[in-house]
Amino acid sequence: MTAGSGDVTMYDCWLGYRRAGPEAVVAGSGDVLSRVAVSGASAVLRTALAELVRGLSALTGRVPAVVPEQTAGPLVLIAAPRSAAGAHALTTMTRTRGPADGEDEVIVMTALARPGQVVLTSNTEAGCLHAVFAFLRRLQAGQAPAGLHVADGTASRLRMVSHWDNLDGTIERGYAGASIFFKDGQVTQDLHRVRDYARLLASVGVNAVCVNNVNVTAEAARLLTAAHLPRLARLAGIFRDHGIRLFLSVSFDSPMILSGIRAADPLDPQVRDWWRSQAGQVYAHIPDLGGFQVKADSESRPGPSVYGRSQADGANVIADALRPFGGVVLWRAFVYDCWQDWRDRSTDRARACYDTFMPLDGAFGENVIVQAKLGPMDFQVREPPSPLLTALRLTSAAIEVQITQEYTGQQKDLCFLHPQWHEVMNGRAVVDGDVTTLAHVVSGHKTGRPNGGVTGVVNVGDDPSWTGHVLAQANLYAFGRLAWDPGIDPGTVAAEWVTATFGAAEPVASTVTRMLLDSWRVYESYTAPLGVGWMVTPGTHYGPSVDGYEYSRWGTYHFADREGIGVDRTAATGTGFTAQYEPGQARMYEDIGSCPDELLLFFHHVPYRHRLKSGKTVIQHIYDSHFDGAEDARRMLRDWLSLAGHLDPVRFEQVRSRLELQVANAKEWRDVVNSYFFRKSGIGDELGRKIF
Ligand code: GCV
Repeated sequence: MTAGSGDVTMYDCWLGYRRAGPEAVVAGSGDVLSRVAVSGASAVLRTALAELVRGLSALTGRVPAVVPEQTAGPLVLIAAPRSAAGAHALTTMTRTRGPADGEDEVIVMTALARPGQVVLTSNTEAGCLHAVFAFLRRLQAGQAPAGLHVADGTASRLRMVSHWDNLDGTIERGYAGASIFFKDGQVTQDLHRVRDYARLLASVGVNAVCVNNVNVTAEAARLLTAAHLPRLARLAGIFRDHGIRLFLSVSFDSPMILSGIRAADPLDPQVRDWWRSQAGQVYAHIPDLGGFQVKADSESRPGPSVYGRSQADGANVIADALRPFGGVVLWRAFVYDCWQDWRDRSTDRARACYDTFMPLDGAFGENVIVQAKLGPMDFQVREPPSPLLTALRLTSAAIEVQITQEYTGQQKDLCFLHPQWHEVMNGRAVVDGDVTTLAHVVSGHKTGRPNGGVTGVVNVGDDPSWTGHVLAQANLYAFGRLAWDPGIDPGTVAAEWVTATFGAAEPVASTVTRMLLDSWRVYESYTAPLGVGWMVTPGTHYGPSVDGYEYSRWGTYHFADREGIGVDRTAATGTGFTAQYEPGQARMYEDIGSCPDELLLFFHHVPYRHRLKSGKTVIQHIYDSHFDGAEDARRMLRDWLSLAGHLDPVRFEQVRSRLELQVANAKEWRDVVNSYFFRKSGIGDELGRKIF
């Protein structure tokens, strides 16, 4: 049996609602799935009802009747937050579940609040839509509606995807076609695709979308003007109907680009007035705009440092302008010197984010969210957590991950990133002596700054599969599930995605789930070793170039010589980066004996014969992992080929051709990296394998 067919299946992603559970579950649910109702009349609730009808029709094969909310007897009721049924279900369920710590949104699905009926509700209207998707997900996985009794909350107030889309339709670091929002300098009129995208995002609980690149050109700065706002307002309307708020990236130089003002000094009253008045114009078109995202003083973008002002001064002038409208500023913490001299070993790019922002903790306005990348460098396949994210106490923070696979295979190579995000977000943090997780600190509830959240640079374009590689859809799905619940297990999410996308039938379900869960480790094993990063082709960032960034201005070095490799970031003898962590973590990374193998070269410069905890020498680990990684890539291709006949040909072929590219890429990495280190060190492979 095949699991659907053609481009439609690729386009539907995980929302094709192919029936997966035993027929008996749906058949045995009595009449409850044959009638639906909604209490409340807002646009989001209408979206929720339409989705419920669509999902139930597909899953049961019968279109449910829409009946009035007071109807007695079996039905599924979407209950608005303040409706009697909604309030009753919410209080009963959250009481039985126990006190929740700082939850922002709670969704409830219960068959107990109204016997014979299923109530789907939430404390927010968007949450009612999220509850519908969660309900359909459970049905699809085979859960009987009669037993439903679930309350599920999120602590992340912001769950945002960020597009690096340009007005000409190109996408910076995009690997799945052109922008779905912009073409030829204009905002798109193809609202059909935008609507389908909003649905995908809402289905995994995403509640914010920033539509344009953080590298804002002069042309894109004009998005804040009447030239573009009416069309942007139409996009905002579609997202609004799905419980999602629109954000825009803005240039710090906007006052200069869009008016006659000659400087963008944040303390200049003229500049302050300009931001206020411009914000007023934007909000006149989009009254619920989420706010602005800003990349300033970063990679040659303009910023407050030009005027001798701090990052807080820069963020606050924009935040002040947005405050009357309820908007926030996402101020990116990706600030570092990208004009470094590679000869200078005292400057460490990894330190920059903390060194710049930590002294300003407390100086940012209430509606500023400092957004830091997951690691201190830049979305490498392996990095330690950003120390800033666990250190900030008085500033709202967001963790930024990269769903688009810039450094992790560019949607040619399979790399399911949830395990990486999960590991970092569930890493240790300490607040007032209490041990907790990084995600909990970032959510802000531990520190009384609950504006925090999770953002992800998204991997979507106008490709028929949205992501260029069907299996890369799993990264978008996982992002939403993780932003909602940072603790959720990657294995659970992978299995959920596979079931929703391909069905639960074997051998597809277990084979694809295993491929996803192995893929991050495999990608890591044939690329840069032991956390050192950056051995990629300069510019494109795909494929190997061991010294590509070694003698450059970007601050991204491995320092390999004939004796050894790695960056000494210890406090004792190196750059002192380890001291940015709380004492427990600082000690762990500082001590070569306790530093985890997979991050050894991020923190230490060691001889090639240094023995890892695994018992291998560093050089032997390099050889073994690269031989194994290339072999694992071939194995994944074989696993996929074994599914021939069990999948529709379109998706089967698309993934097959991508896996073939991956096999070639892994081989190239293996041979380039192994040859480089053999030549550098002069040490042979213990197993005598072919090295060039
Ligand atoms: C949008 C990396 C990428 C850039 C990106 C930058 C950022 O350096 O290579 O393309 O620019 O990160 O996050 O701002």
